[in-house]
Amino acid sequence: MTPTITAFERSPDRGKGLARDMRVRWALEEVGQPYEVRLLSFTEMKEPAHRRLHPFGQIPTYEEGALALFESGAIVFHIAQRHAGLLPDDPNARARAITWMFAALNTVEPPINDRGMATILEHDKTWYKERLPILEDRVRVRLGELSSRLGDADWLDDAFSAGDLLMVAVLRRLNGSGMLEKHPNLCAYVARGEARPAYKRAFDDQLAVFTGKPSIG
Ligand code: GTB
Repeated sequence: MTPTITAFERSPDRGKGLARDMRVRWALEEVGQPYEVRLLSFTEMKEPAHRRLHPFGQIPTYEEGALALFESGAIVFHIAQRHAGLLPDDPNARARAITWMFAALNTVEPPINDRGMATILEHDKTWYKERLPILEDRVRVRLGELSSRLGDADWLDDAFSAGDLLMVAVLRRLNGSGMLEKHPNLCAYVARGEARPAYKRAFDDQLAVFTGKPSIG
């Protein structure tokens, strides 16, 4: 059964692949699972029909037959469990890869998200100039710790996994901030993720929503 995901009809990032449908698209491409996309306006996201799928009225969602999921991490985990390619078979290596999925979403993404939300929603507030350095310091701490752990390895735990997929997706949210550039190994890590053919297909497909040009291949 072909799953259907939801994405922004018009993403504020205009196709830079920063909205959270990108990580779901990427996971589906990695495992070779074709999928359909239902595009939603901001109004449609808040309507009862969509809230039945997503209690918080957001994207992405994932529907596959009788199964309906929300939360990008849960969706990527579901895809990784159902298909080969995103989680190792060895039970301990699998548990470590899942740990990195949680680390990406629970430890690294929150400070990055807080900084990103502040730059979008709070830049006109009187206290913004004082708050931003505080938020950026929190991001810097996490980047330093992650950079130390990654060292000169290609991926966080041996082979590429759903943990790397989510971590790269999270780190990409710092594009344009100049913060990642202080850690060449993290820049190279993100570039390695972006160089994967599955990433490129996912990126081109989400970009096509904005350019109107169908992706090739
Ligand atoms: N924890 C949930 C998950 O991981 O799925 C969070 C889902 C979420 O935040 N969805 C956002 C949404 O639907 C889109 S991804 N927002 C609309 C709303 O809440 O009303 C967040 C996002 C949006 C835009 C950019 N951008 O333009 O750069 C980046 C990230």
